[in-house]
Amino acid sequence: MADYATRDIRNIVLVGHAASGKTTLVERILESTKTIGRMGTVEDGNTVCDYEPEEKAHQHSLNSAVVHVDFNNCRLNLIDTPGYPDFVGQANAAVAAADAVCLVVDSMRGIENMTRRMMRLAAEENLPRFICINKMQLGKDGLEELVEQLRETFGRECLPVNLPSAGGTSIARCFYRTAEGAPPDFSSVEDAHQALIDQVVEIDEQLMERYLGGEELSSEELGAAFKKAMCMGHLVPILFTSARQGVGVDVLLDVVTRLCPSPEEANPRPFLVRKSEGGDEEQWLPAADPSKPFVGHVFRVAADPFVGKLAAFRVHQGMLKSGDSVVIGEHRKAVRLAHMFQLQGKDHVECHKAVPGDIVAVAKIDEMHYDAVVHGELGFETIRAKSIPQPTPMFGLAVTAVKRGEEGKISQALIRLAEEDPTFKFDRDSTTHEMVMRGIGELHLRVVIERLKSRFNLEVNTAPPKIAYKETISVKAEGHHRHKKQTGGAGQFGEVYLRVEPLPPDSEETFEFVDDTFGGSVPKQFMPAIEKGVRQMLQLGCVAGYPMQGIRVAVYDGKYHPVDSKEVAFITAGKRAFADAVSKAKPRLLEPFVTLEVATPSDYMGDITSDIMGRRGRIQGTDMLTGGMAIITAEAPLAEVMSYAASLKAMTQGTGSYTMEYSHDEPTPAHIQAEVVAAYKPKEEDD
Ligand SMILES: Nc1nc2c(ncn2[C@@H]2O[C@H](COP(=O)(O)OP(=O)(O)OP(=O)(O)O)[C@@H](O)[C@H]2O)c(=O)[nH]1
Ligand SMILES: [Mg+2]
Repeated sequence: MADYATRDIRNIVLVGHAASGKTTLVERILESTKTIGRMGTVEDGNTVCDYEPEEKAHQHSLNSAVVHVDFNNCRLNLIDTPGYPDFVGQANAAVAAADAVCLVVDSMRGIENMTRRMMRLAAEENLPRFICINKMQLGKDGLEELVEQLRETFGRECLPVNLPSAGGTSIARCFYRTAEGAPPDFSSVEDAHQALIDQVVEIDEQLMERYLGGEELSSEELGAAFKKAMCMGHLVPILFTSARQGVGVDVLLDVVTRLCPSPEEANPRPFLVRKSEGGDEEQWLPAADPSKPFVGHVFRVAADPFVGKLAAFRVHQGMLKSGDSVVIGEHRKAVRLAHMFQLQGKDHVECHKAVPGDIVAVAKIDEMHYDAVVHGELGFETIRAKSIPQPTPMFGLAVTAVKRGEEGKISQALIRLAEEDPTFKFDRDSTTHEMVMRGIGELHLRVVIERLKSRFNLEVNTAPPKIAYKETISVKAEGHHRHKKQTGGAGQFGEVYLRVEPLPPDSEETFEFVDDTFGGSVPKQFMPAIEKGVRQMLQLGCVAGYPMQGIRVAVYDGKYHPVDSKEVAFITAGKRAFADAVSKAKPRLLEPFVTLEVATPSDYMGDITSDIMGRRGRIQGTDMLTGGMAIITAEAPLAEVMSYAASLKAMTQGTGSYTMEYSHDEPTPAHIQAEVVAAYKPKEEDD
């Protein structure tokens, strides 16, 4: 469909737990709309969406993939996302580009941890959503119960729009009813239809009155109410499919094209703008109006073997033509978009214009980065996206090059991989000086290592990284240092008295420096030198060489010499006086705590909870899922769960999985602090 308008677009993201059938469903939609000739399978590694070698090898989507389909006078942009918890970053990012969320549920395994997580996110992002129970044949005996569990878990607004029939091999339509077809395997078309109408008319008083007055409402009126109810979250349609058999996909396409909102009807995605220099940041909603200035939001960055860096963005307002110049994020200089593409999995089709709601991609623009706002002249001082919250990755590995001298290449390659993945971080740890990569879980980093090899032909050795502790103090104390150097030539003199005290735990600042002197005991020009000395010690640490935080330093007295006092003298005096005060302020080591989310067959819950408690962890909650699975949420010190993957595998015979993300810092127990301090070898000081 060469020419379509914003009202014809439907942007749907498919989310849900791993192996629920999202990629296969997209493949089936492409096949049933004749967008592709033959349907591929995940097993054969020839689907449109799982095109990366690692995806074929693992038979799981590892990135989000965009395809477009023209059907029923609509342009459907479908975004397939990974369901494996380690790759949640990609799924989260893709949600920002959608106007409606399709939550895919495996009929056999039911509600799993990513099912909950993505449904929670869709609701928090105020996105219309519908549930697709896939593999309906497999779970045919438990479908009625599953519908009940979905309603209990996600709300009574979840209502079937079709029902399985003929033993799960066919479906009966319940919203747009049809005469033909076998009766449903449970409930009835009448009851389901009634329940839907009762639900959707509730959003409009007049409609409700007319309906309760016995008036027959037209299918247009009901369709419009259905769409509005979805946008309000007052209706969450449930539908049944078998992506493998191609059953129920026609109803899915119906729901998407006739009942899901176009970008004009959808709930606009908020941005944060500053209208004038120094003004407050405020929320701003773009209008899906082609006459307004262009605004787009980058939700996916990928390295393409042919065109290099490919950035996909959703157009939220205005029009874009290839050759236009745009501003990217905070950059001031405009960039010209020479070529624009529409995506079809790994393939990209050149296009020359984009309207509000469109999802397009551009290549080879270095300034493009994940979450960037691309825009025309808006007249705002600044604009940024109201980002989708992403977990802070905590599963770390220290990397070293297998081949000497490849460290530089490895850093470059990992930095490029980090550009593509909002939850993959790579840096040289300023404390432990190790090259550390961090992801959400073990599989996440294993895939990164595979990509290093397959894309950059680089190999690394890995090891658990050293824990990046932090240091702080627990009580107020005073410190003093008199620095005096008379070694022939220019002397040095500076004397500092200062007080340290812990900052309030909820303080936003990690450090505060105050000049509390009076009567010129320390000339003002030397205060920055004292602060510089104190900041050097903050970086070096006073306990075991880890950066310090949560401290307020107040210089309250000192002495200077009209000749010998100079910056270097007060830097040293500041440093030593601070170290002296810290040594009396009961210094503590802080260790990072992580939130663990462990998915396990419920039989192993006992072992897992006691194991976590044995690792100084605290259980925060357990959730029983359908299919005999359970989710255990806990907090634990990172130091105790560095090699948790192997233990969990052993405890659950490989059936458990977990994710971990940063939670907070906590003082280490005294015995741990003693061990870390004992292992610490302070570096020689130069002064
Ligand atoms: N029996 C049956 N199997 C299906 C159906 N849909 C998908 N599958 C199979 O389920 C497995 C997982 O399918 P995928 O499409 O990869 O699932 P996914 O949700 O994309 O998984 P992730 O990419 O890991 O998130 C594959 O072996 C599919 O062939 C279905 O309707 N019926
Ligand atoms: Mg997939």
